[in-house]
Amino acid sequence: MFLSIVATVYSLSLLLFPVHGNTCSGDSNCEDIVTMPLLDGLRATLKADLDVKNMNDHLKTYISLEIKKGFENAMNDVMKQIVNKGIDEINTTIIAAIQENLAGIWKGVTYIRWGRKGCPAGADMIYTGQVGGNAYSHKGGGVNYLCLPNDPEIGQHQPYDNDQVYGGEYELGSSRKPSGWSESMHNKEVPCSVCYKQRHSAVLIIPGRKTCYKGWNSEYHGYLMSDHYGHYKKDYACVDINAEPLDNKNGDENGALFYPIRTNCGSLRCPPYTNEADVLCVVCTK
Ligand SMILES: [Ca+2]
Ligand SMILES: [Ca+2]
Repeated sequence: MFLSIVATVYSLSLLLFPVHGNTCSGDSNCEDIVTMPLLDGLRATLKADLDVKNMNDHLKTYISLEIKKGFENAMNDVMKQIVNKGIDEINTTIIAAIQENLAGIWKGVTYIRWGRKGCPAGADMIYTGQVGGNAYSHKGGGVNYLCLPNDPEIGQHQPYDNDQVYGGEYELGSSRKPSGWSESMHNKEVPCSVCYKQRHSAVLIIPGRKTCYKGWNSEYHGYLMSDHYGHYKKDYACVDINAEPLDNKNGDENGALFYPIRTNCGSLRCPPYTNEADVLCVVCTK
């Protein structure tokens, strides 16, 4: 405050009143002393000898401080702009990364695991249920196996005939079962599960292999099965190597049947295949 008043008085004085001359006395440096005209309330001119060097020092300090303050303020503004711009750019990058990640999370594939009541580790189970399909003795209609949920929503009863959804049943015998399977599953019903694999974009079922190719993840492997060739056509299904029954009931109701199948060389090249062998399969995701 003091410096400001001094500087203001000094500046105004220099502007309003010319310096008439220096008065030097004693040890004072004549260049540092100026005679300043002053005004009193009676408008009478007074004169005073002022030590200009001292005032100059004050002014220099004041100006330096003002310049420093101005520079600091300007720099602060520039730095704020740079920092804000940097933060905006970082935010944009983070948001883009999050969105990309979320997009990856939302991506996924589904597949059916035939013969099991649960999904492999790493896959989410959408639902589990019972295999259904058309009866082995029906000439026409649907040929694919169905994975029917255990908690169905029931349609209206109808009078017409065209029954095409039966239960799926293992058709095994002592000499007709996949290697390692128990004959005790004969005539028992087939369970299934619908599985969801997050962060994957493709599912591939490979017949004739039990391992996936490089870069693919094995969900499960097992035996390729279908209905008997003497029956009407049915789809192929990759049934889990560790297939289980739906429950302990083993009544011979038939319906959509599951027989083990085997190879037949000729048009099928052997090698690499072998005649009359189980057909392996694997379900892969990527
Ligand atoms: Ca049965
Ligand atoms: Ca049967």
